[in-house]
Amino acid sequence: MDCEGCVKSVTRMLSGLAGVQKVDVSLAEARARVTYDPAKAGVAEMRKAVERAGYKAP
Ligand SMILES: [Cu+2]
Repeated sequence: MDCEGCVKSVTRMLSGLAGVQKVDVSLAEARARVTYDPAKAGVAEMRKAVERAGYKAP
């Protein structure tokens, strides 16, 4: 993840998931802070979504 375009695509992928309320992707930290409903969304799905967007999710 190295530019504003990446931030936008990761944000879009994560925002599209059910149960996700707020996504805040930090380019500097290469991290995404996600506010979500644990009953509807999980870390595993988010990781998959990030990978679908073409990025690594450690
Ligand atoms: Cu980029």
